[in-house]
Amino acid sequence: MVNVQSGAQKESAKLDFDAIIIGAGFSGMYMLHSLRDKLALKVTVFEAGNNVGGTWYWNRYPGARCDSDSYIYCYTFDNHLLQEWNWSERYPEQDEILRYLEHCAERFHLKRDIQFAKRVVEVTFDEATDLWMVRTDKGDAVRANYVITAVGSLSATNVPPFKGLGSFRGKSYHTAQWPHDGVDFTTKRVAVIGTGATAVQAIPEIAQQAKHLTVFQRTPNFCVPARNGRVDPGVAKARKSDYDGVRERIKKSFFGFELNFIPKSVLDTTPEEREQEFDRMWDAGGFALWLANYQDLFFSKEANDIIADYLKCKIRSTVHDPVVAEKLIPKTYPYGTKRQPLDTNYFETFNKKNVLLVDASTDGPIEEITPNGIRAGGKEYPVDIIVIATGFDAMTGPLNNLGIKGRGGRELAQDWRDGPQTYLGLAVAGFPNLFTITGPQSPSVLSNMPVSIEQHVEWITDCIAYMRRNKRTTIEATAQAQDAWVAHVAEVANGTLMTGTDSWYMGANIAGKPRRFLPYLCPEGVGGYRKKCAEIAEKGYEGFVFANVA
Ligand code: N01
Repeated sequence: MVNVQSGAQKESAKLDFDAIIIGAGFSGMYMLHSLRDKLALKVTVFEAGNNVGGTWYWNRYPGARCDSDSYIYCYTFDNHLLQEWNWSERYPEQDEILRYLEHCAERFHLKRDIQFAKRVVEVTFDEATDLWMVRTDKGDAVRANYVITAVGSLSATNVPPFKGLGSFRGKSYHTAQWPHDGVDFTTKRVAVIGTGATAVQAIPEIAQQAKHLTVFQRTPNFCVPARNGRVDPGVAKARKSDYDGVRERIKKSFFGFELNFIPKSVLDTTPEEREQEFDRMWDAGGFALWLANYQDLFFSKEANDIIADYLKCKIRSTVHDPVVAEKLIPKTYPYGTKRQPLDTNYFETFNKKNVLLVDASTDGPIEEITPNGIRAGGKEYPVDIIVIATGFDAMTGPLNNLGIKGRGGRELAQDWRDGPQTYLGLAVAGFPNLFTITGPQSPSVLSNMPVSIEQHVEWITDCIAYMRRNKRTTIEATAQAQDAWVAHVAEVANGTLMTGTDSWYMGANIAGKPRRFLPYLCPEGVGGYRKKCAEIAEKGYEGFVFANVA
């Protein structure tokens, strides 16, 4: 049943664009192509950076590369593009991914509709006209029917308010705001704060250049080898000839990869049998141990402990100094409940003479930044450069920062002060014609991002096409559908081990942020979530209400 309200007589106002997209990374670029070239809408994109690329424009720290296999970390909507682009490595470096996105921008003539170096500061819905007004820091004020946020899940940087940060006489850089001409570490004493996926990539690279490196660790991580390497031309050719198959498999998969759980409990295996499986996954590298392990990994602490013990042994056998090894071993949370970092010589780096680990729980936490370095546990560590690898205000941060105001002037950031409230992670009650690509409470960061991005972009495109065909002026999630979705997302998460861990998935990395599981772990995987979204559309957009042209 389609829930349609007849539209009240609306004031007319000058419409500048049919749609405004915020952000020109993977999602904004495809959204632009889709709305402009498939639906012939008048579209503009506002992008804060000076070029396309999003994450891959900003994150230029040493060692920055993708943690998904390149052959699936790309657009799959265009067969020619799939055939013509050749990835050099299993996990391409930042500059190669940026070149790919530049190539896509050229190929689909995207830049003519992207306004660079403009940060959106306010997005307001006008109930009198049913239009959105979008303002930028450069003074733009433009109206459109639809606003689509394509701001990424990990784009609002988190710089903790370290006491004395402003007093530091050396240089400091957040990894996601890295200088475009690089940083020279040679002859320098360097500190890295943080040991998440970013730092795990950066630390081995920095240690090779720097005179001395001190790593400040708050929580250790279960890292597994990436096993990066050149792409074998024969393998690349075989994949290219089977891209239809690859596309179908990743769309229907659990996490958007060609990986599937072993349909068995690890508790039903012999030590020899599981050791053999773990070794196979360890040798394969990448996310196999995390996302293609025994099916009870995320649900049973007893099962989880078995795989965690395997990884702890690996750390002990890699790190020469047993005291340092113990500091590097996670002991306070189950394996896999924080994002899996992939490493190349991460643990080996702590065997180097020029590398020192300062662990918050055994050596003392960071107390302050001083003019000369960092004080932790009562001791000052003098450094010339501080690399701040402290991550992001994940998922909600990028949306809360846009100054979005919906019906009656209600502010999204206020509505979300106790955690995000969405329907499908795609729409928000009280905010008509606003779509959030890979928003909170969608699979997003728990999947291979391009797979989830393409699914959302295509769903939004179909929805807008439907509205235009049927003369609907607005679409809006109902409060009931939203409440049910929020409860469902929480219920599924509470059935896993994920909610007990302090992670950015839970918002626990940001002081004062409400503790909520931010993405959606669909019990049927991204394939199941895709199906659910499609069924909702087929039922005339169940859980949404439309207004019709008056
Ligand atoms: O950020 P993080 P990240 N004092 O939040 C520590 C994606 N990514 O940039 O664990 C001291 O994971 C914090 O400690 P703790 C990927 O999804 C993708 O590394 O909170 N330390 C942690 O060690 C990833 O998960 C790729 O106790 C403080 C670190 O800083 C996400 O980005 C590559 C602190 C932050 O780790 C974020 O990763 C790299 C404080 N006050 C990253 N505050 C690709 O493959 C925080 N920390 C594309």
